[in-house]
Amino acid sequence: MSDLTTRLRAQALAEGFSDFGVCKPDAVPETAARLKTFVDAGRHGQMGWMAERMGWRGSPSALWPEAKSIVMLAENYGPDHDPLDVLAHKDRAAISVYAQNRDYHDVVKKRLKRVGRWLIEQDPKAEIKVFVDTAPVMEKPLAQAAGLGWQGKHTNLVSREIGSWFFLGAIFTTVELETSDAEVDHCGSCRKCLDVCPTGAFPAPYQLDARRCISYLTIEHHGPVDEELRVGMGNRIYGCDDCLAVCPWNKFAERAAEVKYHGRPELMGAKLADLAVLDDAGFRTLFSGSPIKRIGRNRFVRNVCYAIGNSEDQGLVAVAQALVEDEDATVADAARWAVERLNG
Ligand code: B12
Ligand code: SF4
Ligand code: SF4
Repeated sequence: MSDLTTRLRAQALAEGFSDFGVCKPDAVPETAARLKTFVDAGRHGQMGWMAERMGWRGSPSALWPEAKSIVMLAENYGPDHDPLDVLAHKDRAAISVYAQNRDYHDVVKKRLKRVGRWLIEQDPKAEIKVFVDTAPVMEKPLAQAAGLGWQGKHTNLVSREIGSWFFLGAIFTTVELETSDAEVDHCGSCRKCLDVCPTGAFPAPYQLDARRCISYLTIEHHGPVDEELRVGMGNRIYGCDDCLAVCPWNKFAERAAEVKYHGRPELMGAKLADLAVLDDAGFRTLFSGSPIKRIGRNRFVRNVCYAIGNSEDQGLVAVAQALVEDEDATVADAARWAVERLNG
């Protein structure tokens, strides 16, 4: 590794990142065609932004022609408990691990900027752009090319060293850095993630139909959810961890060192009855600084109503009944569905 790349790696790890790798912007030319297949099949559902700026998304060189290297970084958010345990407690809410405390976009971006500033200090002519999640960049194939892990059959990145509870961040730079070796697939004959999916969201290994994924349905999807899928959602009210949690490589995962990802006690197994009564102000207060804030009270309470409908808990009929006249038509529909389902 070149001296600068070695020192940059050390700096990134000292900042708290769990892994570091470098690839060229055009390292994965096949992603553009794969993205097109995904979008042409409509698998992005209502995420219209995925169909926009596809040229940039499929080709980092088109997004920023001056970039010479892409630094990919892994940020561990590993839990200290089995996130699937809460699924057995049907009167309680399952919130995915990544959303149990602070919004990772803010935390990772600050860390990326600090590493980027260090690089500029070494080379004042260097230019950088930092990305985490929201830019038209396909982070997973780039991370695989940079050696951080491989895209497992559930499509997320898995690492032999740290499992799969990690976020990705990227630093694009005009500096020529030494590239890492790409990682190769270690899924073998395993298919645990494909088999566990409650809504059958994998049409084939390495392919996801987001329209059936509970993460998409609870976070991205506006309006009512298909009734067949509501049942599969169980008590998952924000995101879903099932396909990650069953992955055998997570035996190497460790709890996040960053306390901003440690689950807030009031969100771990919160009672559906307490969440259903949140009004706008109560929702915003409870989820200040959390990624959950983004979906707003109505979509959140819609999800809680679906979970109540799946709870088999007669004690929650009155909670849903109180929402059947809600001002939001989707919440009212979800509440009526919950009452009907609980009443058999
Ligand atoms: C859109 C999106 C979603 C959508 C769609 C997910 C998806 N798989 O596409 C939804 C809302 C469902 C979602 C859910 C989740 N997401 Co998300 N999401 C994204 C986002 C913004 C873009 C992903 C994308 O480009 N999808 C388009 C498809 C076409 O690309 P792809 O997933 O890479 O698909 C590849 C495969 O299909 C492959 N392929 C196709 N055919 C074949 C055949 C073979 C043989 C092979 C090898 C490959 C292959 O080629 C495609 C291109 O590489 C990224 C951030 C980013 N900017 O990259 C985060 C991101 C992927 N999400 C992330 C997370 C954490 C999640 C959740 C775990 C959150 C949760 N707990 O609920 C779930 C996981 C669900 C899952 N199984 O994927 C992390 C993943 C980190 C990691 N370790 O990989 C990311 C990287 C955000 C971040 N910065 O950390 N997400
Ligand atoms: S996140 Fe949940 S619903 Fe989505 S693919 Fe994984 S197991 Fe299926
Ligand atoms: S659960 Fe098995 S198939 Fe799925 S990503 Fe992990 S190793 Fe690969």
